[in-house]
This record gives sequence, C-alpha cells and structure tokens, in this order.
Amino acid sequence: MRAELARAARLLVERRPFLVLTGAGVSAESGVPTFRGPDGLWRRFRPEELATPEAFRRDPKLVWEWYRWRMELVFRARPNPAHRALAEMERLGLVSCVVTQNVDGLHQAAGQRCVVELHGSIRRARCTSCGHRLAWERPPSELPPRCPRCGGLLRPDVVWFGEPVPEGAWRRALALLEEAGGLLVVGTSGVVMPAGALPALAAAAGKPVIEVNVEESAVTPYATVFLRGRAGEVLPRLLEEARRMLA
Ligand code: BJW
Ligand code: ZN
Repeated sequence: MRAELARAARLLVERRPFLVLTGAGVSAESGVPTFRGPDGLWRRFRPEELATPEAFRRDPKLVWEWYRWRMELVFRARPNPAHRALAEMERLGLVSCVVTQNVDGLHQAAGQRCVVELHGSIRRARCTSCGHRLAWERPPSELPPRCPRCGGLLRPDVVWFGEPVPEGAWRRALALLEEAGGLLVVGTSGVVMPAGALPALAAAAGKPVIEVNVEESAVTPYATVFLRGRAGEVLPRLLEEARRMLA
C-alpha cells in the first residue's frame, strides 16, 4: 500500500489536475448507505419498484416514503475526511472538479467548489406538471408533496433508471475529462452507465486512472493504481503524500 500510495501521489502531482468521479462509497463513512454490496440499499429494496419512472407513476407515495427516509439520513449526515480531502486537493490544484453520482450534496457541504451532479440531488424536487424546481430545507411532511406554483405532483430531482442523465452535466463531465491529466475514481461499483464509462474513456485517451475502493470493481481493469481501503482513510493519506511532493 505504501508504494502504491506514493505512485498514486506522484501521478497526481505530475499530471495535475485530475478529474474525480465519485460514487456512494465516498459517503458510506458519513452514514449514507451504498446501493450494492452486503449493506447496500438494493438488498432490502427492489430498484425497479422504487428508482424508476414507472414505479413513481404506479405509487408516488411509496416512492416518496423511501426518499423521505433517505432524505432524513442525508440531512443528518456530515462530510467525512474523504470529502474534505478532495476539497483540499481542489484548493491545491491537484483536482479540477468532482463528477459525482451521489445525490447527497456532501461534496458541496465539504467546500468543494466544482461539483457536477450526474444523478441530480435528493435535496431538490421538481414539478411533474410545470417543471418548477425547489430546494428542501427539511424533508416534506405531507406525502406525496405538491407544487407550490401549480399544485401538481412533485418528484425527487434525481435520475432514475431509464431516464437520461442531464445532458449539460454529461457534456461537462466529458469536457472536464478531456482537460484533465488523469481520473481519480472513488467508491463506485462502476456498473451504472453512462458514469461507469468514464474510466474506460480516460484509459483509452492514455490518461492514468487511480481507483480508491474497499474492493475490486468494474473500474479496476482500467486502474493504473488501485488503492484498497476506505475512502476516509486513503484520501487523507494520498493528500498528505502529494502535499509532501509539492513542497
Ligand atoms: C467504498 C466504501 C468506502 C463502500 N470507501 N469505497 C449502457 C450499457 C448498459 C446499460 C445501460 C447503458 N446505458 C444505460 C443503461 C441503463 C442503466 C444502467 O446503467 N444500468 C446498469 C445497472 C446496467 N442506466 C440508466 O438508465 C441511466 N440512464 C441512461 O443512460 O439513459 C440513457 C437514455 C438516453 C435517452 C433516453 C433515455 C435514456 C440512468 C442511471 C440512473 C441511476 N440512478 C441511481 C439512483 C439515483 C437516485 C437515488 O439516489 O435514488 O443512481 S441508481 C444508483 O446507482 C444511484 C447511484 O448513483 C448509481 C451508482 O451507484 P454507485 O455510486 O456506484 O454505488 P454502489 O453501491 O453500486 O457502489 C458503491 C461502491 O463503493 C462499491 O464498489 C463499494 O465497494 C465501495 N465502497 N464503502 C471506499 N468506505
Ligand atoms: Zn408545478
């Protein structure tokens, strides 16, 4: 691990800035559950019953109950050392931006200035009738919640299976990757598209890929360096190592 960490830090310094791609694993140590894996949400809930437009059409209240429960977790959660290390890497010019699949807003809460949300945010809702968007200060009490403008049905402002990711966000992610010297991938299984395609795109363009994960993933075949461990432990060490090399 020490040698791998030094190798990753050297890449980060020499090819800076890196673009970062994050997934649920970066927030696991903040108490936000991941999707897949032994403690993942999908063990207890079926995605096709909850995270699809069809599920919402069938039973908006059930879908909202699941989202309200997750909103309660997210509103209580605080950024962990992984989020904070990434924000510090941005301040030092090691990292240009974070492209995240997470909907929890914890990168922004840690002071990350550049964040591209590929799957939206659980902290916002949008109206299924007039498109009005709003940001929640706390989870809604009446379910399903109604639009303050037109009385239409509100939905979580997130991207469900079968829905396209926001075009602007995806275009931005591709442009940022093109400008970046490499890609740092943290805590994602890498199986959900199109986000999961970024590591292969980086590798095909000859850019180094650094992966941080507690276990191997669909990203690992593209990783130049694989750092096994918890993001909240590995990223602060990577930051310190890179800081030493910058000094
Ligand atoms: C740690 C750790 C610690 C733990 N430290 N690590 C091309 C090929 C094949 C399929 C498709 C394709 N294109 C589209 C599809 C279909 C589909 C898809 O990808 N399906 C696959 C599952 C096969 N994709 C879509 O439908 C997407 N839409 C799309 O592409 O549209 C195209 C289109 C165009 C035009 C018209 C119509 C359509 C949309 C995908 C939306 C995904 N939505 C969700 C829910 C968001 C809302 C919500 O939160 O409720 O997004 S699903 C869920 O998965 C969520 C996540 O963002 C996403 C990714 O999960 P993530 O982050 O990787 O989490 P996990 O749990 O999988 O992994 C956690 C990792 O962390 C693990 O590896 C752990 O080991 C690790 N870990 N603790 C470090 N402490
Ligand atoms: Zn409305």
